[in-house]
Amino acid sequence: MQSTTVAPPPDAAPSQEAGTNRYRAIFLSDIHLGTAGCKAAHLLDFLRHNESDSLYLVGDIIDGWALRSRFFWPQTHNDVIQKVLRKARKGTRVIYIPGNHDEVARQFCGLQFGDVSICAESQHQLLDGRTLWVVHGDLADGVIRHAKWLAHLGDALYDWILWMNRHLNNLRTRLGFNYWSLSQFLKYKVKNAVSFISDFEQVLVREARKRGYDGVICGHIHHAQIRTVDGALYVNDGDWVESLTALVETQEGELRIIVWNTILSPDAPTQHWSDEEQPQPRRQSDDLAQIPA
Ligand SMILES: [Mn+2]
Repeated sequence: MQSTTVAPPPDAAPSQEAGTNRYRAIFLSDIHLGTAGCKAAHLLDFLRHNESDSLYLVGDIIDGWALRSRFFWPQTHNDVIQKVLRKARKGTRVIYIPGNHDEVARQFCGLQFGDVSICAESQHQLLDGRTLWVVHGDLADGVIRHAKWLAHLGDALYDWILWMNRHLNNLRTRLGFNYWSLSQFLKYKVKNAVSFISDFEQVLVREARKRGYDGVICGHIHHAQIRTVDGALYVNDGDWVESLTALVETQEGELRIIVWNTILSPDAPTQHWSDEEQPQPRRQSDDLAQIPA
């Protein structure tokens, strides 16, 4: 785990509340509930151990595209939603900004569902007074010249290409094919991905500036990052499919990326819709059982 202390102090009572961090704001995006790739158990554990005044859901929370082709909805995915709704009921300000995978929800922008507000974009004021534009980021796709599909692969693409490059070329060499043509193709794709990410950052920062903000908080490309681009703040909260990252603003006003790759409370009971309901044992096998071979 990086960046922050999440484990309870050694002498703390072993309770559900032990090791709970409190932040001014938490930003989550690209959860992709409804896909086998979503690391719902990790996210649930993160939500159990981290509280905030504001919780921004920065798009691609539920993957409507995936659900349309194949319905996949294990108990842990329900648990994530119930946990978020419960936080909202208990006083966390929850803002849901739909992304391109959950664009069905965009028709509800401007409405309030229970304790959750849905809006196309939002803004967040940091403790130091700077105001950041909060948006999923897919609007940059139309502006960027490079292949749009790269947006959905993010940095997993690099690893995949490097792996493919190595193995396919070993094979080709053994079979007597030349290396050259394939290598050029792959290199072109890697170069495209790198310039895609930097274009994405610049498009969003420029747009944030144009709207009078000091920077942008977004998701979409599954690549967590806090950096200054052209003098403005570019912040990406990452994803819960590959990198398991959240963005937080601490009580002291510091932005941090948290990597939640360890489950601290594997046996914690499921949080239910009603606090009065009896907790039921969590079906731990759900995640594994439904991943297709
Ligand atoms: Mn997206």
